[in-house]
Amino acid sequence: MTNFPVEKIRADFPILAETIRNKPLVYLDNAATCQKPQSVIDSLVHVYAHEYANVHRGVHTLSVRATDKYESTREKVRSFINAASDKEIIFVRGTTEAINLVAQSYGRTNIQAGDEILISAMEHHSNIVPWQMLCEQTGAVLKVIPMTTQGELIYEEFERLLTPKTKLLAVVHMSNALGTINPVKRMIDAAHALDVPVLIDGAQAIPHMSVDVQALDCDFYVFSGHKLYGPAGIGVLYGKQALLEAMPPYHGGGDMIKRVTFEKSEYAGLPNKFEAGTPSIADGIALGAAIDYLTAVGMDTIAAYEAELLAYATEQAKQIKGLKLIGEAAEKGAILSFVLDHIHPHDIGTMLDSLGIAIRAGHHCAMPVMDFYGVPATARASFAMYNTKQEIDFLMQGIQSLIEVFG
Ligand code: 7TS
Repeated sequence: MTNFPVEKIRADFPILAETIRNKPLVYLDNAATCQKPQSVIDSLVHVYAHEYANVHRGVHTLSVRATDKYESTREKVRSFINAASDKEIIFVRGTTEAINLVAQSYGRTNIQAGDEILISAMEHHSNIVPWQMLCEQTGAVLKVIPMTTQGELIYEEFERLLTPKTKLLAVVHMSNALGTINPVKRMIDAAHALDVPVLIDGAQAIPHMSVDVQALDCDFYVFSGHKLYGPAGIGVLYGKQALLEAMPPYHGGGDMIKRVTFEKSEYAGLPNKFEAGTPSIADGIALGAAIDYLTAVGMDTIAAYEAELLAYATEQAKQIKGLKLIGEAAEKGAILSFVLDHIHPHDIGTMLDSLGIAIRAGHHCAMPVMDFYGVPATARASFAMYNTKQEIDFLMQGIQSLIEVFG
């Protein structure tokens, strides 16, 4: 393995020192949510101890301090994804809320009966259901780009499905159930050739690779703080300024208005127009600490290390008889989904837990993916920058031992 300073990084994550059932914790459920470095935890504590007040409203010192810190995260996010302006960074609760916002605000304004919304066969439920709801409300039609058993989108089918009827493309950057990294840049260019705006679900991609929204030229990019080593309850909707400006608010309330009378309200400008109500103040500030941490390590360094972890895990897994990998795309992020002959994924999860190993077993909120492979669920090990080759060895030994006992 390269000289990635994994032990130094592990020391920054206090929870990794926990024991589970008298075994050292092996945390391999990072796609569900990842653990937090001490600097993020400290940031949360510091806010509540020294900087906490409501934002955007007060003239008093503490409110100004909280507002400055909260707004500094917006600038950190802007720089992290290379957005052109911090007006394009809308704070939301997470990926799910961001997609619902676009579906309801952009969708209800721009999509009509007979129009088509194009998604892919490997979407998380949060990039399916909001579009189905929009289709019910508008009479639009949902179209789905199919995939191969390797877990790759069929590009020719995508090109076939992209037509003048298509009014929006919403596609996942990296699949949570399969690990597939989609050729989003190419897809965005193809969609734009037909003036189709594109939303990229970056929930899984964002912690694993550097993302440049201007280079991608996507219209919307969405992600959650909790998968990015930051707190839960805060997430990001990036949108191109011109699109966001033309969109109506999603929620109405305080903080999103210029002036209110009983007859009519005048909305605030970006980004406040989409940020009604008191936000997750401390979580927002601590997301800034998570971005500082990641920037210091370097996203390209993280991507290179995780690629080695995935290659090692894949090679080991392929040697286990009776183990079938679900998702073997050529371009893959650090996720290993698998099933074992004769052992239900939930039993795999429970038995590995008895060894201190946390993996996810289930449909991963991607039921159509499970249906496609004809399995009720998969076991999924998902890696983060603090995982090690030794932990992968523990996982493989654990799987071997349960095959010996139950297989
Ligand atoms: N999109 C993708 C690709 C995801 O993986 C998830 C969460 C979401 C959207 C929704 O994010 P949220 O933060 O709004 O909930 N994925 C998972 C998972 O794989 N296991 O638990 C949550």
